[in-house]
Order: sequence, then structure tokens, then C-alpha cells
Amino acid sequence: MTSGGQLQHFIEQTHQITASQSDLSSILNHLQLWRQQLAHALTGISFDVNALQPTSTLAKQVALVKGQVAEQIQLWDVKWSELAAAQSVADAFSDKVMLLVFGKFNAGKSSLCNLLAECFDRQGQDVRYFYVQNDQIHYTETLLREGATETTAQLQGVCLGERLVLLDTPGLHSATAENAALTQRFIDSADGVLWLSSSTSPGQVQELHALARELKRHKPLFPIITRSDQIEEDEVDGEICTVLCNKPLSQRALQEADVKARAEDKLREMAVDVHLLKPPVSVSTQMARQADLDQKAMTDAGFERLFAALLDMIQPALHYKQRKPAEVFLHHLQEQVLETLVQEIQPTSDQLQTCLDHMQTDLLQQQRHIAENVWKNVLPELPQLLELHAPTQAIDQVYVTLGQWLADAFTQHIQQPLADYRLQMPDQITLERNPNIGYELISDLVVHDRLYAELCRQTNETIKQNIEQLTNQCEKQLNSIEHDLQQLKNVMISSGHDLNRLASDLRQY
Ligand SMILES: Nc1nc2c(ncn2[C@@H]2O[C@H](COP(=O)(O)OP(=O)(O)OP(=O)(O)O)[C@@H](O)[C@H]2O)c(=O)[nH]1
Ligand SMILES: [Mg+2]
Repeated sequence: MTSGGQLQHFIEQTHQITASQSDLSSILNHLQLWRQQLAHALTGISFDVNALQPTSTLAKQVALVKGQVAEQIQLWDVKWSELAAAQSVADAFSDKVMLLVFGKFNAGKSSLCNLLAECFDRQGQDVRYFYVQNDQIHYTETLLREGATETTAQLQGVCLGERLVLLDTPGLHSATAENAALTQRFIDSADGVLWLSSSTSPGQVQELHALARELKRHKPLFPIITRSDQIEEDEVDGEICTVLCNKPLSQRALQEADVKARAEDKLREMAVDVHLLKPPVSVSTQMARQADLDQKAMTDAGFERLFAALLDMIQPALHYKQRKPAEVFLHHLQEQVLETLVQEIQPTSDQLQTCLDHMQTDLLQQQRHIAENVWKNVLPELPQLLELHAPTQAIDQVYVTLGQWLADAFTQHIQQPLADYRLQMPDQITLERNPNIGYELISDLVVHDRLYAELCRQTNETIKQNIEQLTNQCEKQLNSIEHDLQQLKNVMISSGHDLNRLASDLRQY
């Protein structure tokens, strides 16, 4: 088939493009449900801090994480309605397949768009150039500007026939801030990407980073190696002169294979499905132009293959278009809901984990400290207490006082080390009297050596029990926060898995 024939075929095929949409209601319902379940699972995590002082660092950290989660959930609807509003400009082209023409400045984007437009025009097809300003589409008679310096500074494009739109973007990284936002919106609604790079340094795969989001959205990617021509010396009427020629087919094939291999590697590295990549094609717009779009020149310049490849790309682009409403909602869920949630929560939940770890380690030391201090507080006074009651041998009184001392000592010594906690402390500590040991009379002297030893043992035991009870309360609190934190992470991970499953279901459509 000649390139004229190929072009005609291409045009005929584009007429077949219908914007019919598959029934997405079931998948949309599943996506809605996913969002509801995520909100439900997140709000279901209690992050109970009953045993913490509200002023403690840990309680504040927990409140921060909880606050962030709640804030994110609230933002979901806001972000979704913003997205829907932003969609409206692009809606003007909702019945067309929109291909994004992307690449570094001077890659030849505008030149290629103009050439394709002229091809359509010469075939009697309606061609409408447009640019976008203040969120409005303005149609114009003027071709897209081409130039040796950075030329395209606004989002512009051309409608080819009824069903195809090429979106000519400003060269990579050159968009101004407001242009960038607008470009982004249009990029969002593109159904496929033409990635142009000059044959002088084709396929600089790092450029694909800027497309990461688009590619993750499962849009087909078609690499076009532009300016596939070279200057050669020729003899015209006995004089040596320089002429522009197409690059030899063998060289084109090498470059295409090389771009394909490297792009595939890059996509794998970016965790993008390599099936989205179409085989690269080399063209020379200049060579086609020089021969005034003559059929043979078009074929030699690579356009026959380009049209065939574009046709090949329109099918997956169309598939993308048919699932677009679900894709757009899915991207919102992937990017604005889950990714944002993970990114926002990560630093604070890491801090919370660190804080928990510290408090857990501190607890061991504090336990020892409290025990020592209580012991030191009570023990030195014990002989005097025993002496005091020796005349009456009022053991009950000794037990009551010792219990009181222990209770007071605990209250005093836990205050500082366990200041972060709100603990249940018994007002009174009751030591159980050992009926077999009391004051003893030896040679008419009241002695209390065995009683002293018994009280030391009991004091030691009581301190241990009380500390254990206090530490249990603290540990229970720390563990419950740790458990909740883990649950938060699990919710995010399993929601991610669920969403991936829904994404692959969607792409089976
Ligand atoms: N040799 C040769 N030059 C070309 C070809 N296509 C475009 N050019 C030249 O490359 C330069 C850049 O072309 P444009 O089409 O303006 O490139 P662009 O990618 O739109 O550039 P920006 O809008 O600045 O991002 C111009 O001087 C074109 O004449 C080609 O096939 N061969
Ligand atoms: Mg341009």
C-alpha cells in the first residue's frame, strides 16, 4: 500500500472511532465500595490513649496521626470534585481520541503535527487548529509554530477529521507554572502518548519520568524518532553540494531497536507494563516536506509505517477511552486517596513508632529506678518503726504504717519517670501479716530480727508486685497503640492490594 493508500486507510479507520463506552457501572461500584471500606477501616482504628496524659508527647503524636487520617478522608470528596471541574475543558474533545505529543523542545513535535494536519487537509478532511487560553479552547486558522529555538509555550493542538486530536505540548520542562497546570489537565485526559525524540540522540529514557503518571494509568506509548535525516554530499551538475537525505533503513532499524530496548528497561524500572510500548518508528518531516508530501517521499520518510503504527495505537487508545471514566476515578483513588494517605501518614507514623520504641525501652529502666527509690525510702526507717512499737508489740500498727509508707513512696517516685501515663494506683498498700512471725522475747528483751527480715522480704515482694502492675498498665497502653499503628499500616497495604486487583479487573474490560 502506498503512503497515500495507508493515509486513506488511516483516515477511514479514524472515522470508525466511536466514543461508545462500555458498561462501567459494576467496576465503578466496586471502586466506590473500596473507598467506603477504606474510610471505614481507617476510622475504625480506635487509637485509644486512656492510660496516657493528654499532654504527653506520645498522646500528641497519636492525635496527630488520627487527625491526619481524618483530614485526608475529608479531602477525598474535595479533590474528586476539583478533578471533575478540571475535566471540563478536556470534555470538549470527549468524543475524540486524544493523543498527546510529548518530547523535549525542538524534538519536532509541532512540525509533525502540522505535517499530519496537512496530510488530512489534502485528503479533504476537516482540520482545525486550536490553542488553549484561560481554560478556553480557541480555534484558529494559523498552523502550529515551529522553530529552531524553543517555540511552543502554550498548549495547542489540531483536530484531524472528526475523531482524532493531537495535543502539541510545550517542550519538556519548559511550561510556565500556569501552563504546566493546564498541560497537566489535558495530559490527564489524553488517551495515548506519542513520545518524540530526535534521531541525533533518540530515546532519552529519563524523559519518560515526566510521563510516569500517565504510563501508570495504562495509556499506550508510541516512540517516534524524528528528524531521521542527515546531510550528505552530492554532485549536482558537476558541483559538490550538501543535500538532506533520509537516514539509511539499516540505521533507522538500529535506532528503533535501541530505543525499544532501553524504553522497555525504563518502563520495567518504573513498574509500568511494557506491553504499553508500541514499536518505535523513524520519520523525517523535513524530507516529506521537501518533496511537498509526494507519496514516494512520504513513504521513504517513514510515514507509511507511521500511519500503520498510529492505527495500531488507536485501538489501545480507544480501549483506554472506553474505560476512561473508571480509569479517572481509579487514578483519583490511587493517587489522591491512597498514595497521598501513605505519603502524609508515613513521617508521622514513623515518629510515633520511634516514640513508642523509646518509651518501651525507658520502661525497663524506669521500673528499676522506681523499685530502688521506693526501697531506699522505706527501708532505712523500718528499724525505727519496729523500735517504736516494740514496747506494745503492736504488729498490726507496724504493718499499717509500712503499707502507708510504701503507698506514699510509690506516689512520690512514679510521678516523674511515669509522668506521661495516667495510671490506676491503689491509695493503700496492704501487707499481709505473717501469723508465724512477730516480736520475740529473748532473755526478757523484745527483739525483732526475724520480723525485720520478714518485713524486708514482704516489702521487696510488694514493691515487685506493684511495679509489675504499673508496668503492665503502661505496657498495655503502649502495645495497644503499637497494635493500632500496625493495623493502620495493614489497612493501607491490603487496600493497595485490593485496588491493584480492581485496576487489573478494569483493564480486562
Ligand atoms: N532536519 C530536520 N529538522 C526538523 C525536522 N522536523 C523539525 N525540524 C526542525 O526542528 C526544529 C524544531 O521543530 P519544532 O517542530 O518547532 O519542534 P518542537 O518539538 O515543537 O519544539 P518546541 O515547541 O520548542 O518544544 C525546527 O527548526 C524544525 O525545522 C526533521 O524532520 N528534520
Ligand atoms: Mg513546538
